Amino acid sequence: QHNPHWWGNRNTIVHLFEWKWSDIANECENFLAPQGYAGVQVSPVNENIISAGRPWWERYQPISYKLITRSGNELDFASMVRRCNDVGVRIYVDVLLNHMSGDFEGTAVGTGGSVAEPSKKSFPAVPYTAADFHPSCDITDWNDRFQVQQCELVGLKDLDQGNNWVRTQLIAFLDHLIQLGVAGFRVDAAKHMAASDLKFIYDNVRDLNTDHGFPNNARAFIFQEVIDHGHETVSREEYNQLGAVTEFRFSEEIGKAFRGHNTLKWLQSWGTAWGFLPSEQALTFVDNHDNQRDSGEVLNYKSPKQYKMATAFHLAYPYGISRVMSSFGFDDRDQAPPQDASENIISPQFDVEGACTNGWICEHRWRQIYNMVGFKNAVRGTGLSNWWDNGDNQVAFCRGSKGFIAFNNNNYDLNETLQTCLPAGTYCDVISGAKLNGACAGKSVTVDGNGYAHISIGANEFDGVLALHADAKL
Ligand code: QV4
Repeated sequence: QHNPHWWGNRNTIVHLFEWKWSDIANECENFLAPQGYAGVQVSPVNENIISAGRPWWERYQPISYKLITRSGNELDFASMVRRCNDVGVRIYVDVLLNHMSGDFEGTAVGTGGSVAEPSKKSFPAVPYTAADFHPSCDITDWNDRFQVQQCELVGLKDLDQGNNWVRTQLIAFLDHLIQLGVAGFRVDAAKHMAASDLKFIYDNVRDLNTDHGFPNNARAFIFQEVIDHGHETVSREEYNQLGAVTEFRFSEEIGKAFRGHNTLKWLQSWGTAWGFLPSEQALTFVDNHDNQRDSGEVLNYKSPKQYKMATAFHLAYPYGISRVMSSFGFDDRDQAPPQDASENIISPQFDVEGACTNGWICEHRWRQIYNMVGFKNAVRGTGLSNWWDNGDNQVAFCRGSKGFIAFNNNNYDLNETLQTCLPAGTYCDVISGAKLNGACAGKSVTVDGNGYAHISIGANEFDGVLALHADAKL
């Protein structure tokens, strides 16, 4: 279940974190399809507890499988999936199979009005009772398989996926989403469930819905959240045969490189030589909704120049199943998504250039990022060649005869005549601008009859990348 079922030459997923279904439907039609995005990872869809202040993470504490959250109800969800599929943009749902909510004082009322008593492991809207859960215990030793897979991750009531009733509920939930037209799932906290139980569940979920344009016998795309920094008792190798796995080492290493804590020239061997999973099994990202909130090497939107460079590298280098993060702005970890006084999530608003204004960051609408999504589409199927570096933090490479990219992360200018591998002509740099009405809005680069061109990226330029591709030729 490694096939993401992309449409046409598209090949990048965006995580529209905490967006409402109706806004995602509009985004598919107005922005994602025109810019060539392949799919959207959406926030959890099923009913969750209501936590004071409405932190984003309340959605990781489910109390039923009713499709009612602050993002919308089942009708909204179904309409979004239909509208996105109609324009060739796939929907992948973040699903919580590991657990239900954590302790809650007294009776909890969920986003869909269902009641539950989490401390008694009583979730009548499913229904689940204490017998459906593992006995309570804490995870104190992350290298103890029993604790990791049978105790409670941050106190979240741990479902027993070996139990028939639990399996039946989980399979029915996934089947319901497939029936509504989704293309696959991000499996939250996969590491906290036995791979053999997950295999049973995946194997028994129905094929994708042909009414939504999927071929006969198509299986859901599955990407599993397994954080594996290496040397872990529960490793990514237990899960990668079942579906793709989130490659956290990619996120850490790319952040380290573009923060200047590793030299860019070493990126020449990027990929499995770095200990990453095989490309078709690796779900790759610069940051995700968890690690963008941690300090450390991981980059996020708060370091825009380096973030855009790392993202450009991510999308230009032929490795991995790429996911772009689209965030809301935050000052502290628990901060709620943009909401009004009645705690309704608000819709993103856009300025004249299409950037989001009201608390949403929308990295996916940054020109340097969406134009690299276009680059990745334009070079799809080509290999990497003609790697060049200055022995330090200036690097460049070709993607077949379809694309060329150069990076400057040194504190001095890049000024070189380089092989671009492109046919002769004038190309628009898609980072500083784009091809608009037959002219380049930003830099233009002239490629000679032998494929060479003069490439310049000043150390103090707004962006440290220059990217050319076949679809941006004048
Ligand atoms: C608190 C204490 C616990 C205590 C518990 C008792 O911290 O020690 O046992 O009370 O009731 C929130 C709070 C957390 C609180 C918990 C339960 O932050 O303090 O526990 O609720 O009330 C998200 C957030 C968590 C949040 C959780 C549930 O990140 O902060 O917890 O949602 O709302 C590991 C895992 C990996 C996981 C990662 C974060 O291997 O699988 O930690 N990542 C996924 C998601 C992540 C999500 C979960 C898993 C849980 O990406 O976003 O956690 O669904 O690495």
